[in-house]
Amino acid sequence: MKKIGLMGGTFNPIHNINLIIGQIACEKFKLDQVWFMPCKQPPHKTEGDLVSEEDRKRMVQLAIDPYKHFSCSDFEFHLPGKSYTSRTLEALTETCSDCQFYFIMGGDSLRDFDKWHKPEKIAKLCHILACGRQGEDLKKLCQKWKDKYGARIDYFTIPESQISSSQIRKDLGDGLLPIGQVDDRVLTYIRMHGLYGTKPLVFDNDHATKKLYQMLSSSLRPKRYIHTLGVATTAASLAMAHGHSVQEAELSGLLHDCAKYLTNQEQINECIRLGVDLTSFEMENPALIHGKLGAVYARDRYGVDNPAILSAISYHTTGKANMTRLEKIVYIADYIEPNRTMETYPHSLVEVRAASFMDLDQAMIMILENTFDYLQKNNRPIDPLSRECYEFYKTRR
Ligand code: DGI
Ligand code: FE
Ligand code: FE
Repeated sequence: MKKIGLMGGTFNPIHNINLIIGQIACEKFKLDQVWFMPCKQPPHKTEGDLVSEEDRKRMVQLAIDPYKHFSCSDFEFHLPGKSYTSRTLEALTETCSDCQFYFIMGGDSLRDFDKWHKPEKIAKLCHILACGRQGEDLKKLCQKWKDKYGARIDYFTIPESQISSSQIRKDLGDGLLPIGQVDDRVLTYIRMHGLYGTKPLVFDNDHATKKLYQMLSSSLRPKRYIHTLGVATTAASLAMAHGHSVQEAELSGLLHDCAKYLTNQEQINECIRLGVDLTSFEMENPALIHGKLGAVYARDRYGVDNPAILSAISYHTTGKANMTRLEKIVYIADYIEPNRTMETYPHSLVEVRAASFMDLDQAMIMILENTFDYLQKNNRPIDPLSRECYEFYKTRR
């Protein structure tokens, strides 16, 4: 039997204490996994500041991404009728017969356990893990529900903290940033989407731009989407530094990976369907295809007809000899954007970033050297275009 911790809640938005509770429960009770399960939008109640199911789910996905024992489940979204914990547990135990569920709840909820819908059923279907603040005495309460419902209950304590979703929402609305309370990626998501009364980060979003963000946000996986936003702002910054059109760079950055929601095989199929020629090298190394296909999608789905932008998207993975300034900007932004982390390579990310704002050609050389090093370590061949690109800039020095 797998031991699954369940963290329910509105996650409006998910914050660091939610993560800490999940982590402590996971370690203390040796859980195999913790599922974060955002609850459904109440059908009739229009709570002013409860954001959509989609937004709450995406924020959870972003926040838990670094934790290998955590996953996000939208199970409750798909259950018919009202979401009562008893019903959810019933459906869950039917679906996952090899799982033993540990329902994690706060001390306050434990106090009110009597008032929950069918507490006797909850007690039967899961273990309860109650978390309380230090000094909070949950022992008696646990005994009470053990006696009354035969519940299996354990409790654990969490560090003292003032963090709450409602305070976070209020701060955001007041223009304050809850740094250290919410994961950075979640905060970026909130600000890019203007949730909780925040002002959108980069642009005064007109209708077309909003639509573009929406399309990207709903097609790309959360991590890829955040990377995309990072590339867009970095490309915009590089454009400023090097006297290029900021709008052009930003749009190229936004769309550079727009085909990357597809698997490699799906990308190949799409190229065949759309008559996009692939070289044999690309067929063997399909990680290289998404630039070409991305350019086609940018044109056909996002209505971009500027050939300079389409070309920058097309060559953002390999580079090539004699690139335009915009092509270099997108290639470099892809590599240095703020969400990137890097292991040890000939040139550190700090060095490459510094070079990028001084000298685009120098940055190209450094990135190519790092990429070649990476490919060699992973036993993968270098693309002929990348090689030509390197020769070109290296001999021009
Ligand atoms: O799409 P991103 O992940 O943001 O970054 P990217 O467009 O640079 O793509 C990275 C992938 O492309 C990664 O899997 C390595 C691969 N790649 C880049 N250059 C070469 C390459 N693969 C081969 N075989 N040869 C290359 O020269
Ligand atoms: Fe890419
Ligand atoms: Fe990318």
